[in-house]
Amino acid sequence: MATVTSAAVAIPSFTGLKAGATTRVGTAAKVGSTPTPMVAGVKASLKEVGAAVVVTAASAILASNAMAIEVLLGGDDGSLAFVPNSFSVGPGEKIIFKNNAGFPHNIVFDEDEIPSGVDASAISMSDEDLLNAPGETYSVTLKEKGTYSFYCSPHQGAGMVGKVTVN
Ligand SMILES: [Cu+2]
Repeated sequence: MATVTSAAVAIPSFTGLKAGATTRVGTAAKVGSTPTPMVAGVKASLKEVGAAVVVTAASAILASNAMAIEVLLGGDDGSLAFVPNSFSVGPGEKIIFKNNAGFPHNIVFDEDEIPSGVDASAISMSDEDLLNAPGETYSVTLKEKGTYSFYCSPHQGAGMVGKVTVN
């Protein structure tokens, strides 16, 4: 019984999410394998499994905002990189940069390598502004189509650069 319900929850989530987020959704589906809807599942597990609540809540947010892509700051292997470092989004699609390893990081768009007319400072963090805490995020949406280059100012010299195409 629980297996059937779990699958029913997972299928709509998978169709609405990008590859980067599917691992997390899969985990949450297993944790929350309860015959009741998601909200009830969260309540039921509040006392017993604190960690599971966090995972379930995060996946609920991602599932409700399918038009988003998450980019990790720092690789799991400790590399100073954006993961992925090259990707595409639709106009207005949310890009969520998330601190993963090797921080502090930041995200600065190169004013010479973005579509003309776009204000780099309006979409960038300032050079002095850094993401210091694990899991801290910076989100941005890009409306103009074209290619945008960005970098992390502390680690630009180490190759922490990336490119996003809005199409
Ligand atoms: Cu960095």
